This record gives sequence, structure tokens and C-alpha cells, in this order.
Amino acid sequence: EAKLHHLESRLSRKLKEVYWFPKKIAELDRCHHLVTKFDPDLDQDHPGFRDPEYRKRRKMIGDIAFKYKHGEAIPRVDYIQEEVETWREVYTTLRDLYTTHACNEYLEALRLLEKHCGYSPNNIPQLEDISCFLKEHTGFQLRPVAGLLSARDFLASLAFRVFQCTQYIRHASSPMHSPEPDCVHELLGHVPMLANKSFAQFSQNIGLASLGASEDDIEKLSTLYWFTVEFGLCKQGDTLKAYGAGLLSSYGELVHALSEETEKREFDPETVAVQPYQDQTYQPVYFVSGSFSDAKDKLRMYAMGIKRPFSVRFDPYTSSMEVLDNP
Ligand code: HBI
Ligand code: FE
Repeated sequence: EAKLHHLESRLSRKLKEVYWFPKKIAELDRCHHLVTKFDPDLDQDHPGFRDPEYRKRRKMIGDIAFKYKHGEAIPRVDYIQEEVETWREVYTTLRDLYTTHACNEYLEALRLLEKHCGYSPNNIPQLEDISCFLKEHTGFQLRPVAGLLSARDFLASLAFRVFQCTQYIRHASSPMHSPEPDCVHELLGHVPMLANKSFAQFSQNIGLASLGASEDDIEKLSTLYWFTVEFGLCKQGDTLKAYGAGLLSSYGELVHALSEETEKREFDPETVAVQPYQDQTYQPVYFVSGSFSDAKDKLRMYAMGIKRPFSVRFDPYTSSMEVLDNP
């Protein structure tokens, strides 16, 4: 009894010395810290900066996320005609390219999303429907977010198999590009891959490694996330295909990435974690994984090297973290 008490207080002392992190899924309600870098209210280069109507609409949709609490159904958005037009333009343009440029896992999931989740040129799918679909396939779920989230909060959600998803759409003047994440990026880039079991596990593992991690390790994990989940390539037979969401939601960069002009290197977490990256223009270098289970194994090795005075284990029955003391 006394010894148990001693052990518990040793662990709780350790936890006071690291960054706070959510221990149960409902605590993701506290992971809502936005980064304003690409916000249309502040970023003069945002295509919506000079369009008060657009900013008002984006704010209205963002309010859904600010009010949202874990466990609630995600409110549906009645998208206006202009928004659906934007979606249609991107959807039809990208859809044709996927056949040759997207990996098989992506194509397979997209077919299912078209069949079951309202993915079509004429309809912006609803987060609530997608969330139910993903739960059935990989246990992932969505929650709405009002913009670009801090890396720490974003990664912490992944640890619980929760993907924080924007619900507003990019400005109509620029259907092929958005400086910040929007629902085109999330729904066409991220969602199909999250329906794949190996990829889902890979994403959760990055999240688990981030809990309570130092600023330096968060930066490295973000960089790993960037070159895999956002801009990753994989080998299928003799050809390279895209699985990264930043590629699958950008016609220009998807063509560019798989062209002869770019450098491709084999995925190796140690080097990727410190590779400088670009968020203003196309990447000069891309990293190739043999398969998701291969990438997962390499990442697991890398994560084992991150020093934390405790370890975490996700309990899927309660969607909470077991925090274990390291001797
Ligand atoms: N926030 N809403 C949102 N969507 C993302 O895809 C996203 C984010 N914050 C950080 C992030 N992605 C990554 O680039 C890493 O920093 C984790
Ligand atoms: Fe993204």
C-alpha cells in the first residue's frame, strides 16, 4: 500500500515536469490551440483576405468547431452553391489524375467513400458521415477544428485515433490551392488513407510518440508527419505512387512530385526528422516507403529512441491513455 503510493507520486511528479497532454479522449476538447500563420484575417496573401463575405462564412463554419464537445454528432453544414462549385472543380480535376498517381489503398477507399459517404462532384461530404465510416473501418473518428492547429494538439489527437478536420472550404478564386488546411485537403487528401488499417496505425503511432514530448521532439515528429502523411510516396510494383495528403489534394504538386524533376529518397526516420521543409511552395525532395507496414516498423524504431521518463499505452476499450512509469 505504502509502496504503491510512493510509486504513484513518483509518476505524478514526473508528469508535472512534462508538457500537459490529454489522458482521455474527452480531454481533446482542450486541444484547440490554433496557429494564425495562414488565417485569412491576418495573412495578406490568403485569397480570402480581401473578401469580408468569405471571412464571415469561414468564421461561421469555424464556430461549429469552437462549440463542439467530444461525443456530440458533428453538425452538418448546408454548403452554398459557390462552395459546391469550388468542390466540383477540384474533385473532377483530381479524380482523373488519381487513377495514375494515387496508391491502391487510396483508390480503394475513395471508391467506398463514393458509394457510402456522399463523395461526388456535386456534393461536399459531411464530417459526421465520414466519421461514422472511418470508425467502422479503422476506429478513426473526426472532430471539427476551426483552422490550422498547433502541432502538439494535432498530434495528440492522432494518439486517440481522432483526426481534427476543418469544415470550411477554400476561396472560390483559387480552387486549386489553399494556404491553410480546408475541407478539400482533409476530405480528398487525408480521409481516404485513414480508412486503411496500416496507415491508421502509423498515424496513431506518431501521435503516441508526441504525448508529453519536448518541443524539439514535437518539431521532429511534425517533420516526419510532413514527409510521410502529407507528402509521402510509396512503391507499388515498379511505379511510384502518392499517399501523402498534401499531394493528393493538390493537382500541381501531385504531377510535380511524380515527375522526373524531383529528388526521391528512401524513407529513413532519422534523416527525415531533421530534413528542412517548405510550406510556401512545392517540395524539392520526397521520401519513398516500400509499404505502410515497412514505414510503421521504421517509425516504431525511431519512436523508441525518443526519451521520455514514462511510457504510454492506448487502451481502446476506454479510449484513454495508460501512463506507465519508466524505472
Ligand atoms: N491542423 N487543422 C489542421 N490540419 C492539419 O493537417 C494540421 C494541423 N496542424 C499541424 C499539422 N497539420 C501538421 O503539419 C504537423 O505540424 C503535425
Ligand atoms: Fe494535412
